Amino acid sequence: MKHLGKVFLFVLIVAFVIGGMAFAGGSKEGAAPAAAMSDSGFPPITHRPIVVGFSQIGSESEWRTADTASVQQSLKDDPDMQMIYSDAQQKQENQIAALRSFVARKVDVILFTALVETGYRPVLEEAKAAHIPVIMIDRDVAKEDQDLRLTIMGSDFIKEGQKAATWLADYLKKQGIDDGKKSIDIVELQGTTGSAPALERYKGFRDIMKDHPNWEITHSQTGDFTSTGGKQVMEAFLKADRNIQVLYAHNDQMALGAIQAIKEAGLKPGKDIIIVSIDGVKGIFQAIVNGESNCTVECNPLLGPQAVQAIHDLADGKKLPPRIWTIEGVYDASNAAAALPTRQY
Ligand code: GYE
Repeated sequence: MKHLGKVFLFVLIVAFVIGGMAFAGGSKEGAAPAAAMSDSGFPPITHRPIVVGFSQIGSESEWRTADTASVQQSLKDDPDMQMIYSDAQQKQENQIAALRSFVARKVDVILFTALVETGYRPVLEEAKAAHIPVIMIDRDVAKEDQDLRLTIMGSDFIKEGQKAATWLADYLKKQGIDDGKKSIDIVELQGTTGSAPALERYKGFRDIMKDHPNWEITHSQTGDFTSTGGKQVMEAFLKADRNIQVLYAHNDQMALGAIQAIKEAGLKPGKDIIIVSIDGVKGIFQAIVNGESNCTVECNPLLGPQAVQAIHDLADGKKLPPRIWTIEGVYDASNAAAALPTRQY
C-alpha cells in the first residue's frame, strides 16, 4: 500500500509538471500574435516600396534647407523608399492637415518635425489608431505626447545652449572682460516660440548662467529663426540698450541678420558686441573668419542617412533606440577657417 501511495504521488507530480509545462506553453501560444510584431511594437514591413510621409516645417533658415535636402535625397536614393513630402510653411494647421492626409493614405511610416512642441496629440492618436509608426526628426513634441511617437533623432538642444554659454564664459575670461563682479550685458534672440530648440537652447544657456551671477540677459525676444526676424529684433534691442556686450542667438540665421543691424548702428559685430550662435552654417563660418562673429555651436542638419537607416531597421523588425543623437562640435576663430572648406551646409 505504501508503495502504491508513492507511485500515486509520483504520478501526481508528473501530471502537475506536464500540466504546468502545457500551461506555460499555452500562455506562450496565447502571446503568439504579439510575436508577429517587431520589438518596436509594429509589424515588420515586408512590401516595397516603403511609403514614407515626411512632414517638414518650412524653409526658414539655411539649416532647414540643408536638412530638407538631406532627408529628401536620402529617401530618393534608396530604391526601397517612396516619399510623400509636405512643407507646412511654418503653419501648425498645415502640418496637422499633412499628418492627417498621411494617415488617410495609409503610409507605412511618418517622419515628422514638429514646428512647436504642443498641439499634435489628436492627430498623433489618429496615426496610432491606424498603426502607423511616427519617427520624429530634429524637433520633438512635448514630453506628455512622446508616448505617441516611436523615437526622435537629432540634436541635444539643451547641451547646445550649455555649450554656447560655456564657450562665452571661457572667452570673456580669456579676454579679461569678465572679472566675475561687473555685470555682463547680454541680449538673446530666441527661436520660434514654443519650438523644442527655442525652449531648450533658452534653458541650456541659463543652466550655465547659474555659475555667473553677474551675467544679465537684459533683452530676450523671438526672431523666429529667420535673418529678417534677427535683424528687426536686434535693431529694437540696440535702440533700447547701447551697452550690449554679448548677443546670444538661438540660430546662426538670426545672428547673420543681427550682424547687419549692428553694422547699420555703426558698431562692429564680433568686437563691440560678442556674438555666439548655434547651427554652424557656412555664412556664420565666413563671418567668424572675417572677425564679424565669434562662435557657433554645431547643430548638424544632415539627418537623411540616419532617418533612412532607422526606417530600414524598423521595417526589418528591429527595436529602435528611444533617442538617436547627432554628434557635434563648437567652432570659433581658432578652428573655423580650417573647417570651412569641409563644411557641407
Ligand atoms: O537651429 C534653425 C532652424 O530645429 C534645430 O531650426 C532646428 C532649428 C535650427 O530654423 O536654424
